[in-house]
Amino acid sequence: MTAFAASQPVRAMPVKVMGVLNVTPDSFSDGGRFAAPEAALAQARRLIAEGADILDVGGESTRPGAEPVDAAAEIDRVVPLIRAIRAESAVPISVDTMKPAVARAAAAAGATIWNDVTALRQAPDSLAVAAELGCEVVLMHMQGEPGTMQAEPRYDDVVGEVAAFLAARAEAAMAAGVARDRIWLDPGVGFGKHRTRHNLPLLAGLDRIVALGFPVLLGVSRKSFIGALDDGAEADRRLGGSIAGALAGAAAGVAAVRVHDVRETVQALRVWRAIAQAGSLG
Ligand code: HH2
Repeated sequence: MTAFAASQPVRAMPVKVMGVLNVTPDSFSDGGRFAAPEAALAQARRLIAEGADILDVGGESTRPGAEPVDAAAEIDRVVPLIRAIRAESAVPISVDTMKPAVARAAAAAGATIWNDVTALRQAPDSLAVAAELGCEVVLMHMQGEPGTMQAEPRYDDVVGEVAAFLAARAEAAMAAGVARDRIWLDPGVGFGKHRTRHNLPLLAGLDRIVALGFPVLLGVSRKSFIGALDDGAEADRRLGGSIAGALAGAAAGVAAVRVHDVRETVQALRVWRAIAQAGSLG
């Protein structure tokens, strides 16, 4: 299969860009940069101006070794920002949290998407709260727990196992009352996966996740597998690799990419799509 084949118009659907807005002191690539409220709002405005279709606001890092945050502190980080963005923009806002109480507070402040890296498994009432809120949900695959997930990830068939997990979580969400058209799936690049041995086959097999029939969100931006493929390049030197990953996702039919560098990704996707469309015409 040619990943960037221009002769596949079905693969050239517009891909939404979700801009990452971490209001944390310790996120892996931008920790501390937007912890102050004015800096966070300025970054939100910038991401919107650069073409973000969705803003993903997070108040707790999921990196291995990150400090756990209690719900009240996480709410204090994300809710004022969500309110401030909502006061001046209609951009859809997602909240990146594992906690139902945070999702609930964020929804009351104007967030319409709950992005949960545990696929609504963290708390006993996660599924019920998602159904009650009526929000969209992102169900992400992760092997293990954030603190230890990178210790010794193991798979016999990484694509098959991730797809089966996501299909099961979508079923669980629907059984709990989440509407089918509210569900997104995310393969969870970097979450309990060996940098290259697992993440690369997963990216190569994304079409099997897309084939499950739900919109797929893909987060590769600045992740460590890029550094592993480029002499250990640090997180702030991974833009090229991040864009390569986004385009691989676009070619496989993902619906959205979660990125730190919005402007550059929007440009790359526009060019990729224009080429794909020209190919299908000619
Ligand atoms: N990646 C991160 C956080 N949340 N959510 C989804 N759905 N998919 C992802 O791939 C994903 C995610 C990690 O990136 P970042 O937010 O930059 O770092 P941290 O978790 O350290 O805040």
